[in-house]
Amino acid sequence: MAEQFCAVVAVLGAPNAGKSTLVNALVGAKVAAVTKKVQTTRALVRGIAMRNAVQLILIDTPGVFAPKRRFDRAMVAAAWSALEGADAVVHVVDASAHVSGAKTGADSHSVADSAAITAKLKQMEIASILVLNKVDAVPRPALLELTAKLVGEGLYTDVMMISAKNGDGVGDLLKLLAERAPEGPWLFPEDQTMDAPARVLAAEITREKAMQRLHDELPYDLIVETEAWEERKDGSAKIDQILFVARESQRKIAIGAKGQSIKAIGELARKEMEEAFGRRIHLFLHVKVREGWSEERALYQRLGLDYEA
Ligand SMILES: Nc1nc2c(ncn2[C@@H]2O[C@H](COP(=O)(O)OP(=O)(O)OP(=O)(O)O)[C@@H](O)[C@H]2O)c(=O)[nH]1
Ligand SMILES: [Mg+2]
Repeated sequence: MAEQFCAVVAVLGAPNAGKSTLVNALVGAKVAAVTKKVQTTRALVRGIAMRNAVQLILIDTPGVFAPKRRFDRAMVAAAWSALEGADAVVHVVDASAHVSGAKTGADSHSVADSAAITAKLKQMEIASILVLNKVDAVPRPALLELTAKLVGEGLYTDVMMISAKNGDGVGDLLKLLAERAPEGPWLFPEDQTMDAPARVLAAEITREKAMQRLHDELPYDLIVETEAWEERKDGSAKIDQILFVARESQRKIAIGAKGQSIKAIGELARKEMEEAFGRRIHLFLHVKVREGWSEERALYQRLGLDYEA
């Protein structure tokens, strides 16, 4: 057998830093949901990238922030748990949030959360690669100043400047990660891009479309599950999914006037599923109220989260 190299790479960062966008860019396929909202990624998502003889298993994590609710604690714990067994750690920093100079709001949260991650990595003595993302949205001098400041932390082995969105620097990062990968057998088949089953990916696709459409009215109280997946003789698949919301008022919002919202979400999701699975899809979406889902043990298990975190 030809020599093989394999590395598990944990991708860590504050909410909205662009971790999922980066993992998708490295894999070259959509494996993780991306939205403008923070806390899009709920559990660990593994994307798989191949570069010559090297297989990189990229673990996209939920954003790390100061958690208050049980569900938030579980997400943050899942993110840190990705470090166990990782061969490399990438800390993604939203450079545009750092140079915006905002003292309040989302950007200031991002800066504080990111500083807390640096401090914890230092304390755990985990050498990591600093990835300054969103450089497309930052003026050069400000970027250099920020780089100098973060390098001064003495924690990072490398600094990469990238735009996960337009692809700048992503190839260089892939090359760096591949060069550092230890020798070892590939853990997944060569042509596989993610380790989650199709029904999980299908649920993620719908959740992304729903969050993008409803983001102002329905911030985080949304869970999507694939209820049924039926193979049809003509090669197509019929997929039934349930969107769980926390209240009746949210159910009305998700459905929209004359069912407009849910129809639009279903249309976008179906198109993306047809691309992802390379086949015709018949998608049926149902909206249900499930009060208090954030306290349900079984749900945490299905999402791969630890209820007691
Ligand atoms: N301008 C710019 N925007 C970016 C870039 N990368 C990501 N974004 C945007 O930043 C937002 C957040 O991206 P995500 O990839 O969902 O961020 P995340 O870190 O996975 O977020 P969570 O899962 O919520 O922690 C989206 O609106 C992206 O389009 C970039 O390189 N440049
Ligand atoms: Mg994400």
